[in-house]
Amino acid sequence: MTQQEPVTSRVEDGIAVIRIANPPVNALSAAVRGGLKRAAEAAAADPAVRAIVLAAEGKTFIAGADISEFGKPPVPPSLPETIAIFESLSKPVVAAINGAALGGGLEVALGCHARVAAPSAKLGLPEVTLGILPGAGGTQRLPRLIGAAPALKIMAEGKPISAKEAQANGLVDEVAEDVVAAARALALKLAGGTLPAVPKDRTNLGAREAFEEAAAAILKRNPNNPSVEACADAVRACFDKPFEEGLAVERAHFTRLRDDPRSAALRHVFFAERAAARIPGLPKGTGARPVAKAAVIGAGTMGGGIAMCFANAGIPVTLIETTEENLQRGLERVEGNYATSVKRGSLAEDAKAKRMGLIEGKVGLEAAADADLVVEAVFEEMGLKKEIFGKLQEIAKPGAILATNTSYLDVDEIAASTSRPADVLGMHFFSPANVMKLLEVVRAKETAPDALATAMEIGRKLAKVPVVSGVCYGFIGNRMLARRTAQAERLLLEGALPQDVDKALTDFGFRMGPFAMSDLAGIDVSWRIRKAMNLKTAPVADALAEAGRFGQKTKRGFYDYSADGRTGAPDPEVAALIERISAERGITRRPIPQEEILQRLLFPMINEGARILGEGIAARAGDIDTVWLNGYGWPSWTGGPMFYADSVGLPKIVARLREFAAASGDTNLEPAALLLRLAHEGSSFTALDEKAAA
Ligand code: TC6
Repeated sequence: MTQQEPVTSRVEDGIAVIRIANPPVNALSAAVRGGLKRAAEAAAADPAVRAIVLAAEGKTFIAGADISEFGKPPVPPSLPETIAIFESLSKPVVAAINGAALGGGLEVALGCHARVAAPSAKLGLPEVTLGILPGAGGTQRLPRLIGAAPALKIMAEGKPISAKEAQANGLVDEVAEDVVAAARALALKLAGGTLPAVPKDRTNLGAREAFEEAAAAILKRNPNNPSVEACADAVRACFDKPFEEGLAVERAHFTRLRDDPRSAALRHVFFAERAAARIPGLPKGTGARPVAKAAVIGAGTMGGGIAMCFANAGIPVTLIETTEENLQRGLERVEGNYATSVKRGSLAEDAKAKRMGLIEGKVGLEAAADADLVVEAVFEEMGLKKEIFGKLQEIAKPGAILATNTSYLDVDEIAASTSRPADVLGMHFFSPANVMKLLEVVRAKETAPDALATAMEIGRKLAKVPVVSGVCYGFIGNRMLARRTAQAERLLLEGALPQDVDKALTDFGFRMGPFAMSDLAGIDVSWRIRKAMNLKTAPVADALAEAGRFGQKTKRGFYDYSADGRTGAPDPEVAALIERISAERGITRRPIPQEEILQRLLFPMINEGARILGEGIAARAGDIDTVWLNGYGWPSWTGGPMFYADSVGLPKIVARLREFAAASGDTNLEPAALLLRLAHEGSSFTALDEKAAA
């Protein structure tokens, strides 16, 4: 075999060590499957081989099937076939799991006679996150190894378990630092006796009642999730059918789910999130600046949440306020948030103490002097921000990154208030900052490439999904949201009620509609901003706020929360108020079909997304999807707004936008140039991204 081959085999002391080397994550591509088959057959035929160790190069054992091959014509040997070859060998095969064994990677290990894992290894079946189920025997072998109920839990949650947990539940036989040495020793031991394959009967399944109880609870937690339903059905077959028939049940579910558009959307989500990490136009070899210490200016809800992000990632952070009183209030809020996590059982008391220990409260900007990264999170007021950045140019150490958490303001203008604009960029966190995964990293005109690379890397260290945005009002996410908000208000005036608008979005898959969300966030927040800017764009929300209906906090907003403070009921008073405003404006109300409501909410956003892309504010359509999936609760099984647009068909969106523009006289609703071009060429946002990546 040549060096380039992704699978090599070397026989030493009676053991064939078959090694996979398919960077970056040893995915089971056709070449790897072919190599494994050949290596297994050669080891079987070689009389010098008494046992086999299956090992892998790099950090990962095997990250699973090669996801990029899904949706393409299958190339033999299939993964189930490859695994069956290993399982049927009369010589023992031991998997040496050096790192993550995920999906098909774990299924390969399950087809071995025994498994040794490194202490840091993670083992899991994350297929549900891709809209499928384990399709290479995992639903039949794992339950027969560790029990049906615990196996279903691993599949349905999609979260990997640690080597220690895997040893405790019988998934791995040994945990060892040097996995190959340990696997060799175990393989030699096994070579002398009978092979301990995963039993094909019901011996280890556990009680059926326990499984059914676990399955019912899991299905209740995951309503309308076809992957989880399929997992439960396939595991149930372990009780009802012989092994081979169980495999057939699994296979049928797998092919059906793999070919479902929802799985294609989830695969897009997977790759889009990873592509977003690549910054186009960055000079090759641009490294990140080291960040050992951070500072956050402003200990409000946002600043406190951002400080928690650093502390959670083990990075010491100074939380800075103007007065001792504000600082104490901010620190107490942070402490309170951690205390809630402890109460809920998601954080240990000592971990809380450690995190609080990483947050140091200080009064005065001078406290930012030793930080490598400063995040400003004060009020959305340009004057104030400029003043702070002006002072930071002197205070912050040379090379420190100066980031603003502004949601709307011009980062170029903020950068111009310092003598070091190359260090300035936006780091736009989403509320609650310690929970939400999205981080918009705003690249200003003068931002240095390594400053940008640093913000992206820090974003990942903070367990965020960072996406680069150019400078514009509202950046990627809020700029698109503004289009939806405007339509939501207009729909009310034309004939819909809040519950009709919200239903269109919750039926589509959002957890909440815009009005329920407004009630949760507080109607007064945007009302005050509109008042300050003298905007009359939301007459219904303004009227509610003026009547003291601020949302959940006053028990009344777009809905009535008087029942329990949390559950909103449609309110006849609100309907009357909306009808009055429509009448005052001379609008004849009409019933608006749900389909129109949905299109009126989503298509203008897609249109704005196309403008954002056309202007180069976002580098890829997939970046826009990533923003909406991680920051605004866009349902992942539709792939995000731009992927969804492709699935609807761009010509249809163009035609509807033209109708909306003509009916309302709103030129903003005229289709964007890029949208028009792609629709005209019969192209798509996906094709545009693929072309740019090639
Ligand atoms: C399955 O197995 C079904 C089997 C049944 C068959 C019948 N395929 O995440 P990272 C790429 S379904 C193709 O940034 P990390 C990724 O796109 C699969 N490519 O690294 C990226 O490429 P880029 C079930 C893959 O160190 C690069 O590798 N398995 C695959 O942060 C690095 O990825 C899963 O769902 C793949 N399977 O995390 C596991 N995996 O550099 C998916 C990764 O060009 N993988 N790539 O952008 C992961 O969870 C993580 O990659 C990780 C490593 C934890 C293995």
